[in-house]
Amino acid sequence: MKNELKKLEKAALAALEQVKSSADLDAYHTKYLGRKGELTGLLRGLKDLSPEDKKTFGKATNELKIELEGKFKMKQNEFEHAEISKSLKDEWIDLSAPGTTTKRGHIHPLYQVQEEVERIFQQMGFSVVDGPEIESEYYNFEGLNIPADHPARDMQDTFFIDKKADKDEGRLVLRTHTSPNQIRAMKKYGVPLRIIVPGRVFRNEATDASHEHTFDQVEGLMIDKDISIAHLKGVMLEFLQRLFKKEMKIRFRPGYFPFVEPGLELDMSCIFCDGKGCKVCKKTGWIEFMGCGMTHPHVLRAGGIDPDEYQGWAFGFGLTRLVMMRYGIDDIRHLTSGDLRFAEQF
Ligand code: FA5
Repeated sequence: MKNELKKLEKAALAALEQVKSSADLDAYHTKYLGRKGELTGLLRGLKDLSPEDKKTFGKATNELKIELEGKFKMKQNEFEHAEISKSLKDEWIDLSAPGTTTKRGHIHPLYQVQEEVERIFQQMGFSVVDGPEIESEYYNFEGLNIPADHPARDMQDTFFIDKKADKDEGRLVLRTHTSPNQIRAMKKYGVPLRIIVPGRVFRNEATDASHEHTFDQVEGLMIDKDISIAHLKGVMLEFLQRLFKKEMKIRFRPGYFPFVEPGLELDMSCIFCDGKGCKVCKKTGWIEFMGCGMTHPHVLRAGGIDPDEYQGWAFGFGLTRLVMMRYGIDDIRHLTSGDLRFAEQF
């Protein structure tokens, strides 16, 4: 037995020296240390020995097992390290090489300004609401005190859709302004009411540098008891000063919109020359900003509100024109051109 152990030790150590690859190492393990390997064979043979020999050779065989397994592990580690350093070499990364940059998009200038407008009105207690772009003739016109045969219909050239609206609301149209939401909001939320409605509107117009067929407006509506034009003046002055971050002036002129009475146009002091007179304001010191006025009693009634108890005002301004003014954009068509050379400037 002693000889056999010596022989096995010698042979196993010599064989381990010859191992050159992980495949060799696996074969080596099977031959000497595996379940049917030579060392396991010797261990199994111990049971036939006398108790005394069992003790002596049992210990020696176990020591040999520990020695061979230890050397096997060391060899195995050597191979693993070699493999890792090889793969590190293959996957070498040049940390000084310039990275690949991903292009990030950003919010379109129109909606950057819209978000700002919404934030300012929200700070003043207004809610932001939404309405459909495809409207009924009733909400776009009749409900707003513009009957079918009224010449005021010609103020807004309309895209009609070849389909009737629900109920008795006439044809479907692409809304020509955000004003239909005055009635929708009154019906939906009741009074008191303080809302703005930003949104896209459509008119059958020939386009030029300042006119588009598709543009954005912001509607505003405030209804409560004892509401007057003084509130409109206060809200709009505060809004414009917060938006342009400077002291400004506003003025009212008479204006005509069938859904307000009295109807007004609001001008603001020219933001380019602060009212001194320049090319933009055509030396007047004023820039036309929006239509507005006290909500007509017919419109309040259409919204289910009693005009003897409640009053209010409404306004509507062109968000697209405001954006043009804000950034000095000289042609409205750039905004919807989809031209990245334009959009990337904001
Ligand atoms: C209206 O649309 C009214 N609904 C506004 C209103 C609301 C008055 C509430 C009173 C009470 P108007 O047609 O003037 O009004 O349009 C409002 C704004 O939209 C204009 O001041 C202008 O800034 C913008 N606008 C009108 N037509 C165009 C167009 N073709 N392209 C770009 N902006 C336009």
